[in-house]
Amino acid sequence: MPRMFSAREMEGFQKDGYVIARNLAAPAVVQTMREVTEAALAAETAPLEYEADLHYPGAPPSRAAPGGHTVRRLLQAYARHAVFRDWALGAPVAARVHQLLGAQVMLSQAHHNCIMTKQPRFSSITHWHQDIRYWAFERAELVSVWLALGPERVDNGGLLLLPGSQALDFAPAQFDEAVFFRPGLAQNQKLIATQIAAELNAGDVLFFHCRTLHAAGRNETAVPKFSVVFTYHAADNHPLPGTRSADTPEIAVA
Ligand SMILES: O=C(O)CCC(=O)C(=O)O
Repeated sequence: MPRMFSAREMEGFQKDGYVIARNLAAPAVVQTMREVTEAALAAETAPLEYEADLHYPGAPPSRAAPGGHTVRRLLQAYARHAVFRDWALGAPVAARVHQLLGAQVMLSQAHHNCIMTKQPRFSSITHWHQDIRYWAFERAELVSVWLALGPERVDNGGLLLLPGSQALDFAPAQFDEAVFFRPGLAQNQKLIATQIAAELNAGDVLFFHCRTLHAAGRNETAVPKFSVVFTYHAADNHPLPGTRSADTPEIAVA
């Protein structure tokens, strides 16, 4: 695996708002992450977010309902285990986020910084959105790094992306009150028709811009899907004071 993105991959990211690096995490790293994830799920080790908390389509209606303790995210991955810290700051990721974001890069512990878990039966649909909806920074310039710990396909809730959407200007009316991209609008439908599926295997990594529209379905298979996600930004792109984005210490990426 090359140490950095090629010029072609960099162009791809600029044009499409995402780029995939295959086999970036070694099988042993993936295996350790899977074991830590399975143990945390079995023990419901906090902090975590349940599917029932979000009320996305298909989620159990409450924590008391059948499947109500289905975990959607194990939060604070960075603090959970050295295997996540080593991955988040290690050379394969660090070299690439420097290419995408510049010489001084920070890892945000406030955003993503989690293990996304998509479970059979009780997972939910995530509608089209840009991740910048969650965040408050001086500039809408952040990159998320999504590591697959197993196969990701449409049928197990793998990510769908709208290439080039990071570069488009949208009217506020194209989004609903929860800042999801309205699927019923003709102009949105035209863009949604250009969707691609980010097909990943264990160890593959999707780098995507915080303005790239994406969505995901339920896990319709019998096998849980796990992905580790961290978000980075240039050091001179500060989180806005008083917001959740500024709540947790930032980590410098060497
Ligand atoms: O896995 C999913 O359902 C989508 C996750 C996602 O897009 C997000 O958390 O921002």
